[in-house]
Amino acid sequence: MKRIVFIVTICIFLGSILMLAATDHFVDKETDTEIIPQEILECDYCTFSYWAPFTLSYTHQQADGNRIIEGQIELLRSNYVDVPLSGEPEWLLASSTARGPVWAVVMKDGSVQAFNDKNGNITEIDILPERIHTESPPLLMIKDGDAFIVAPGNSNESLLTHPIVLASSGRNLFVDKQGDLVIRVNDEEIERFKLNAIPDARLIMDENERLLILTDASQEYRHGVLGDKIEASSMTIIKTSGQASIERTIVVPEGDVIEGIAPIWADLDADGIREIIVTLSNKQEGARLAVFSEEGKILAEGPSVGIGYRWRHPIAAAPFGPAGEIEIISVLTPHIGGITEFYQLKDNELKVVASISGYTSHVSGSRNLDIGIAGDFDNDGNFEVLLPSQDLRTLGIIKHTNNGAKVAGELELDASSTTNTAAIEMPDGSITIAIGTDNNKLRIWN
Ligand SMILES: [Ca+2]
Ligand SMILES: [Ca+2]
Ligand SMILES: [Ca+2]
Repeated sequence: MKRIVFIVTICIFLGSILMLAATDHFVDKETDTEIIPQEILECDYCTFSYWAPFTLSYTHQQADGNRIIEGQIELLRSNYVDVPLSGEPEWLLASSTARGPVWAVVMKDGSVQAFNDKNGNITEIDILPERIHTESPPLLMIKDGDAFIVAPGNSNESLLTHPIVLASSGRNLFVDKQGDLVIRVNDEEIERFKLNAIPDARLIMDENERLLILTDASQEYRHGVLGDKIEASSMTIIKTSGQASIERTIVVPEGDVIEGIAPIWADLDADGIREIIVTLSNKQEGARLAVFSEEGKILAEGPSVGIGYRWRHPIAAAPFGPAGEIEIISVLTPHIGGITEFYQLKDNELKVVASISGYTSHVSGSRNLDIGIAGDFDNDGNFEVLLPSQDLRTLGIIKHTNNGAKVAGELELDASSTTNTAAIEMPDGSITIAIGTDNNKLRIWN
């Protein structure tokens, strides 16, 4: 008798676990179908046709992860316009089109608005889908003159990053919920790589449509300031043309993780070959910048913070130096009094050659790593970086001069910024640039 009661108890217990698991699974699924808008599930605009060329715009500006904009603007003397929005903006994207700049704004509630700026006359235009999942970052596609947001949700994609589409082949690439990199053309899956990618990995790309992605997700370094406690312990280069294949997996040193969502893939020594810039972090020494070759060799490392759980945020690589030297800009401890650092790669050393405090590049816990942007913002031919003050109410133009790092000027926002910065180069070489603010406005300078 006792034995039967015991078995029944065990059965009820196991049954409850199964039911709980099933309920969990069901809730998860139902929540997903509820919050992913039908337009994304149908995804008409995902269908590729060679007859409809398209452009993509990223919250991180360049496809290679480098947050730079070419062109010039004298920001301190520029006019601005405030565009009222339907809600509080979270993400901002910009594209230069035949009918003038198109701005796409994704609000905190996932709703989307788009605007066309025709010679200063700003009008709202149609964009699809009208809503995306609230946790997803967006990608702007302009196809046949129409604006679309490419967002995850129609085929088991991770909702914490966005797919990309290759211009040469229409191949659609995304990270799925298991961390696989999946390649599809229209409805057909043509390749799948089990990379254990981090769930919010942004897919960055070079001019040959090779991909670089943060992989081998690890929970070894539980700092958690970038939206989760999962960081990468390797990065993978994928060749996507022809038969797609893994070109190289670069594993970081034991004990380190890559604390970020994507590298910056830029040519630091002007030899025509890209280098890979990431933040390496560990419990003992905290964060340091590291430059890898595409072969996977560490070419140089910057100084470590010296204690664990302190971050460095690389923003951009560009000619920031007073004599046009290529430098990396990174913000040290952006959450607790940011210090903007300029680095030069010299003889296998990554040296901080100038720094200045008072500006930040990231809000703790956010997956928006694209607040900072680099460009020629004072029309002198050299690059500066635009970064917000700690309270996000002012933007500072920070430059590396012969006398060290200086603030070349500040722009008051009359509100706190809530989005990434977006910018485009106009056909005449001028820059137009914008940021969204917590008074439900988009401020555009040109
Ligand atoms: Ca992470
Ligand atoms: Ca190089
Ligand atoms: Ca300049």
